[in-house]
Amino acid sequence: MSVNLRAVYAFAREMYPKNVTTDIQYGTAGFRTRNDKLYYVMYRMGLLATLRSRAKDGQTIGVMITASHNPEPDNGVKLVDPMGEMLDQSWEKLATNLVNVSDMELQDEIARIIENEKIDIGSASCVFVGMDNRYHSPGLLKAVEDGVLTLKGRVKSFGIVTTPMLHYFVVCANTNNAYGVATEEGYYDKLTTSFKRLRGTEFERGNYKNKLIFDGKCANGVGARKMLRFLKTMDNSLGIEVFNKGEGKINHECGADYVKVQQGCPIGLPEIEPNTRCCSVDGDADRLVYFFTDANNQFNLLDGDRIATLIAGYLMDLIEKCGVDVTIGLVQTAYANGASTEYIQNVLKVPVATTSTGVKHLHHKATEFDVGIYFEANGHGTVVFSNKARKSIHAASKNVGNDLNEEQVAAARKLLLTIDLINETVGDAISDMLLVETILHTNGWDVKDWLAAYTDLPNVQQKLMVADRNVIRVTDADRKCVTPDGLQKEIDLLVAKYPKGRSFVRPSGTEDVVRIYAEAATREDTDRLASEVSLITYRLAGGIGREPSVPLSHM
Ligand code: 16G
Ligand code: MG
Repeated sequence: MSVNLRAVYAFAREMYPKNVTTDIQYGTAGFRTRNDKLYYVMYRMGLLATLRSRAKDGQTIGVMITASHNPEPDNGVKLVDPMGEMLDQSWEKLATNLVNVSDMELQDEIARIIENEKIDIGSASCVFVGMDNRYHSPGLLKAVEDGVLTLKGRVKSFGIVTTPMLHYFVVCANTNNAYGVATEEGYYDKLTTSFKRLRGTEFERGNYKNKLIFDGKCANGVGARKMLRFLKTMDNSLGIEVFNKGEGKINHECGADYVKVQQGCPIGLPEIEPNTRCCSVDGDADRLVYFFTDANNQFNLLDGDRIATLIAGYLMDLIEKCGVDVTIGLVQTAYANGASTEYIQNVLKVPVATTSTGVKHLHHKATEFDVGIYFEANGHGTVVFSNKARKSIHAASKNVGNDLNEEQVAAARKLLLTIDLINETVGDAISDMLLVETILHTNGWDVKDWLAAYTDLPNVQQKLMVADRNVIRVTDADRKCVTPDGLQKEIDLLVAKYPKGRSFVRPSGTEDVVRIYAEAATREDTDRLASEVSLITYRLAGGIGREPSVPLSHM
């Protein structure tokens, strides 16, 4: 096949001219900005995905069009590598360069990538594209397809899908369907089959009631639609009641991010009995949080840290029971509540690693363990299993050496089904929800039992506008500021004033703001610490707008 690179420029000029002058960067969430500034970006990502596929011997590459939990006018794009991982870091740089060159330079830039990456431009390729349900997504998807076609690549569009589904399709395609079948039905089927087998016929156990209230708005995003479709494939093995089925603006006062950051119920929650399990996912269904209101009308959040600890306890138990020799570890970010970290280390006795914010960092670190559990506090996470873990669990389930007792073999079988239930490629709200329900059911737990494991430290997140958020540079997994000069020293002094105090500041990767996190032993101290850190950051990092105010001391 011969590919004429001149078409690259011709198409760009005619259909997708670059209409912005400022540079943008491929960050933790790929490229994300207002939808009208993204057409040329999408076209170029179609080109890049095709090159990536050819560089990977024709393996399928994914392109997902979504801005997850961002407001409705935003959209975004990220690429998925062959095994469902986030795009390799060296190619993130290529993506950034490709998007920032002018239309005139585009053809040369493509030629440069082909040469440097030793790509056979006439070879086979395949790109899978999916999108969320924003009204501008179809137009942007067309731009990606045109990018692929310009380089005579093969493209398959899946239409509206969740981000985790697209990751799943890519892995299926690259493993000859050994991981599952690369269709929406194949995805549902894989999850429901293992879920139903794990649940058995006894739907309620101990304090576990088969009733889950699901925020059907799912941030009004694609998660809502897919969850409703998914529920049709389940029979009554999981009793879910969906509220908020109506239409509304994406992520408006609902969704996992809203519930987590506001620490309150989404709007539209009906009157329900106290202590009923509720859950919410984000716009593209890769984050999940649980919550409930207790008998005192007190809101309680069960976030990503809680989900991670629940999963760790369950997996440890099964691994011990079946006696396979594998390492297990848990990966968090600086946003993890200090109480959860203490619990994991001191009670569960599982090693904890902390990485920078962003799924790719956590995922990468988790692969260092045989069983690597990773979760961000915001509810994004999953578990990854090494080949060694998979093989030894498989051998135990078959009792290969004939030296295991019945209980050990049963535990290994249960572990295998659990592996099947988990979407290892990326955090997946639907799969994570089924896993949480399985564990609570196994333990016979209600939400209060789950919450009783440890008590969260009060915590708060704030946003601050500064002239240039990049004046803040961070290190040590986001926990320390390197610049501006003196800021870290001031934060250390403030933190030292409060029992169990902890605070850090980092530039957001998805919004033009600086984020401030604080936790301490009491709510009052937490709010005060956050405000003091906001104020010093405002002063040292060039804050704009009104100076943050600090509540008067209670002492
Ligand atoms: C993106 C990341 C998420 C991270 C968040 C931080 C992925 C798939 N998603 O949504 O992991 O927590 O950004 O946002 O990597 P921030 O930089 O605005 O705080
Ligand atoms: Mg998301």
